Amino acid sequence: MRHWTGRRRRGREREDRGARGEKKRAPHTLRNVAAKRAYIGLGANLGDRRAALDAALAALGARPDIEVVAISRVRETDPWGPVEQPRFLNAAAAVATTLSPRELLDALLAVERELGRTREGPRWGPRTIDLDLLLYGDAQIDEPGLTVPHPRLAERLFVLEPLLDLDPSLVVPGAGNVESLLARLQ
Ligand code: A4P
Ligand code: MG
Repeated sequence: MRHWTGRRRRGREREDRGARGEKKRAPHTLRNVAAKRAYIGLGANLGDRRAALDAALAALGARPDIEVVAISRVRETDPWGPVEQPRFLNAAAAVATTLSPRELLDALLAVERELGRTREGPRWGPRTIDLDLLLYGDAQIDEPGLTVPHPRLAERLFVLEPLLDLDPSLVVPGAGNVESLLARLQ
């Protein structure tokens, strides 16, 4: 698992962009079952934010059906949305998984609960940990309780920048590549 969060490694991370060749690798298998590539968004703005991100990644990676393949830089970001609240730490992770999109979302919600997330308070308000299913392969899903790509992904710098860290040529199905979505916001 690569980890590019350390300040020390940032310069090298930039140089590595474009040369990582993640896509050229053989498809992942978990327990010999072909795995899908998905992207998870992580955010925290209450308590020990960094510990919450690390604990969430550890809990996901501990499952036999999820492999955390790469983690973006961790950024401190201004709160997005109408609620006045503390700054967030945000990151994204690329995972290989044998779970379906629905099962993967359930796994994310289970980890949120495990880490003490409650759903009190306003929508878009502060939270100890928030895990969003951003992308699942090239799937476009719009079902009760499950929308993929994440519906507000293209409006959020704090999501697009970490995705670009993970794969500079990443495409959001139905919306275009991450680089051009980011350019629209800047
Ligand atoms: N749900 C459906 N599709 C998905 C999906 N693809 N990923 C359902 C995750 N959840 C999905 O989620 C509510 C329900 O949406 C879930 O139970 C699931 O069944 P939620 O996490 O409470 O989020 P929400 O309130 O619906 O909205 P959203 O847009 O996910 O908000 P966030 O991302 O939780 O917003 N500012 C900064 N800088 N950084 C942040 O991380 N986060 C928020 C919270 C506001 N401002 C922020 C940040
Ligand atoms: Mg969320």
